[in-house]
Amino acid sequence: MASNFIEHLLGRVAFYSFGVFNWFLFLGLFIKNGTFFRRDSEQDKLQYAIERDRFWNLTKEPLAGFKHNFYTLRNGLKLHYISNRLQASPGSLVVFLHGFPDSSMMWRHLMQEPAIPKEDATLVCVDLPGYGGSDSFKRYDTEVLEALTEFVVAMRDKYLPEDSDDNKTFIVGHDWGCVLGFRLASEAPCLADRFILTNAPHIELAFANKDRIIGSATKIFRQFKQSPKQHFACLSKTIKTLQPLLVQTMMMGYIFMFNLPAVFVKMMGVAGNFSFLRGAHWSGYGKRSDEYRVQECMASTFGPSLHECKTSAISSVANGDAGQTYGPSVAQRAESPGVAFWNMTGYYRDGVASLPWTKSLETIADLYAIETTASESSSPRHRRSSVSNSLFIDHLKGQLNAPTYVLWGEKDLACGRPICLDGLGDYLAKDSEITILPRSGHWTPVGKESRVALATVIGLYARKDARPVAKMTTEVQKVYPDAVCMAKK
Ligand SMILES: *[C@@H]1O[C@H](CO)[C@@H](O)[C@H](O)[C@H]1NC(C)=O
Ligand SMILES: *[C@@H]1O[C@H](CO)[C@@H](O)[C@H](O)[C@H]1NC(C)=O
Ligand SMILES: *[C@@H]1O[C@H](CO)[C@@H](O)[C@H](O)[C@H]1NC(C)=O
Ligand SMILES: *[C@H]1O[C@H](CO)[C@@H](O)[C@H](O)[C@H]1NC(C)=O
Repeated sequence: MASNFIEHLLGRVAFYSFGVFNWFLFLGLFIKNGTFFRRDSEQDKLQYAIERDRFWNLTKEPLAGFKHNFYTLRNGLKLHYISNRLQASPGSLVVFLHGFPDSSMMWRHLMQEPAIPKEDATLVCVDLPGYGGSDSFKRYDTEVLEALTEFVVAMRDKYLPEDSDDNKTFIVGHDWGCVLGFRLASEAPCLADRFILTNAPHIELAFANKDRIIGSATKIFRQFKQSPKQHFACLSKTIKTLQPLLVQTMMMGYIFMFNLPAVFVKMMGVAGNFSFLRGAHWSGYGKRSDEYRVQECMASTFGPSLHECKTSAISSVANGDAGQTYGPSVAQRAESPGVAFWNMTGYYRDGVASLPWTKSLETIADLYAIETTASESSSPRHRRSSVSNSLFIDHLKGQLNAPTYVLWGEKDLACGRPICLDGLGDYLAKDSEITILPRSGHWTPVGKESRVALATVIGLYARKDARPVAKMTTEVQKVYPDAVCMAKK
């Protein structure tokens, strides 16, 4: 009992110490490279205001061909999204889920790629709860999964034509959007006909990889402990086994930092005039990019300012929800960047990635309705997916139960391959594939080369004349020659 308590206490102390270590590490880094003391000129401030108006003024088109929209959840909170369509139209539906520290505007570069099927499909980029123009949640636990499920169901109802069960739904996720996408593909697979996910861990896999590494390291270390002299080599072997885990822990040091008390986290969010966020964005573009615009990135991260909170949407007149404005919690975040940062980082603290998801009755009913329409449908494609759903038995915790395509930038500095990717093939459902992009990093939808690959994939799946693709990696190689197929089922 007492030893348990001490173990727990030591664990906590180590956890927070590592968080504090990282906090100072980041501050030191910003001071060393000079960003900490950089001040914005009047010109910079003006540019920031211009970008925020461009992205978030509800009377404007944030991207060419896209309009602002809102969906009010059953809990009364509003999600903000942008879409190229106002009502049901023939063609597929593609829902885009962004990550940290972004918003729907993160997809702006991808949406301009010629391969994106803007004319053929309905594209919906939503702000995750607590980000961009969507309302704040009290906690970022499985409520987020509930909200996203409700949202996707509503988008299917709104945009897919009623009489065509031939039109498919796709969910595209990056970073947190990818983590959430893996959970939905595992626990609410009927939501989409296919998930297209990029650069973030499947949490169950990451935990399994961690446990496997700790397990083998412990075994080797035991040998060493039994007879240290004879088995001295085992000590270095233990460390070598643990190495990928240690490297991953260092890479994810910022997550420990986000678990410190609010004052530390809020301060990290704003310190040195947002050095942390500026650094994160800058790394998405790469050294030689001519596309990096700091004010544009910050406008994407922080969402509407108080000015844009006063505007109202005129786009959705046809649907009777004209005059919609951002929710009051969005204005609260606009008043305080620290509060905004605390909300965004809530995903790292409140357990949406790992807490067991007990679905509400409404969610169960929603998912059941999709399944039954699918199985009554005459379309062979739908019949197949619903039959396979009921045949799936979770052999593996976190098994993916919907076709999933994973596109992975291998030079990811936040998610290393040994913990976050290796072994993912075992979790895939039928008709799934993983493609590796060896020269790209974490920001697949932003990087110039990787986003062409991602757009190509989305186009091939979602455009009007889409046909089954035998091997997606072969298609990706046409635009990214050294792409590699890691697994295919
Ligand atoms: C969507 O449904 C329409 C019929 O309403 C059909 O003409 C079209 O080909 C379908 N599109 C896709 C991508 O399946
Ligand atoms: C929003 O944009 C409109 C033009 O479309 C402009 O007249 C208005 O001043 C802007 N609103 C704010 C609050 O900036
Ligand atoms: C999120 O932001 C709201 C304001 O929009 C604030 O009241 C709340 O404390 C924040 N909550 C979390 C969990 O970050
Ligand atoms: C810090 O950056 C923001 C956004 O880029 C800018 O609006 C603000 O004026 C800057 N603050 C200072 C003190 O330079």
